[in-house]
Amino acid sequence: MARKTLRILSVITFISIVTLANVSAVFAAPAAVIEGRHLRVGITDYAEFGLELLGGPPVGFQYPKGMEHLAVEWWGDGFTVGYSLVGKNVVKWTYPEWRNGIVPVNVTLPVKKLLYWKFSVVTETDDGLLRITHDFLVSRFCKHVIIIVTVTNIWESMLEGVVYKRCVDQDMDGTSGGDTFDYHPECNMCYAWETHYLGVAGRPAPDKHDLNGWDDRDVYDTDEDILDGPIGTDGLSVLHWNLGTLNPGRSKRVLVIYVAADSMAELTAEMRSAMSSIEGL
Ligand SMILES: [Ca+2]
Ligand SMILES: [Ca+2]
Ligand SMILES: [Ca+2]
Repeated sequence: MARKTLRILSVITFISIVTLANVSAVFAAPAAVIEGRHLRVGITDYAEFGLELLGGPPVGFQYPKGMEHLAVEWWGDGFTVGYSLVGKNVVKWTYPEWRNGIVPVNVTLPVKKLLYWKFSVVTETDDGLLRITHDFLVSRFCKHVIIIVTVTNIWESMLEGVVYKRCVDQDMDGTSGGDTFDYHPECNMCYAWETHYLGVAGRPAPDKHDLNGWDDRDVYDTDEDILDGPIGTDGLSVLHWNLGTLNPGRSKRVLVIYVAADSMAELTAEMRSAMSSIEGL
C-alpha cells in the first residue's frame, strides 16, 4: 500500500511540473505518462512500465489507449542486472511490485522530438557499482517504444560477467488468462496475444531468451525452459544479454523494442519498421 501511495504522489508531482514547465525546468519528474497517436504508457523512475494513477486505472502499456497489457494482476515489467564479484554472482532487479537492490537516481522531463517522445531514467545498483540508464523513445505516430539501455561500470575496478535482462509479463487485454506466447527468431522477439499483440524484441540479438521468465527474474542465469511456441500460458518474456567485462567508466548498450499490433502481420511489419528507424538514431 505504501508503494502505491508513493506512485500516486509521484504522478501528481509530474503533473505539477508539466504545469510549471515554462517557468522552470530545474525540477526532475519522478514518473511520466506519455501518449502518442496509438499508445499510452506509464514509466516509473525505476524504468518500468506501470504507474498507479489517482482517480483512474493504472497505466503500464496501453494499446489501444485504455486497453492495458502490463499493469495487470502481478505487475511484471522491469529489468534484472547481475555481475560476478570475487567468484560470487550478484543479482538485483526491479519490477513495480518487487524490487531488490535498484535505486532511482534521476529522470528527465519528457522531450518532444520529431517522431518520438524521449524520457530518460537513470538508476543504479544500491552498492554503487553499476549505473543503468534507460532512454525511452515513445513513438508519436506508430505503435512502438524503443528503449536504449546503457549499463555503465561506475566502480573503481573492473566488473566481470555483467548481465542485463528485460522481463515483460504480458497480460494481454487486461487478463493473464487467454494468452498465447511465441518467439519470432528473425526479429529476436518474444510476443503474446489474445485480442491484441504485444512483442518485445532486442538488438543486438539477445544471448538468451525465455517465454517462461517466472524463474529467471531474480537469478543470474536464464534457464531457457520455454524457447519457442505457440504455447497457451500465463508467460513472462525474458531477453537476456551477457555484456561481459566492463572496465571502470566503460558502458555497453542494448536496445529493447516494444511493439503493439492488431495482427501478426502488423506486428512483424511494425517491428521491422521500428528496427529500421533505429538505424537513424
Ligand atoms: Ca501481470
Ligand atoms: Ca489475457
Ligand atoms: Ca525460465
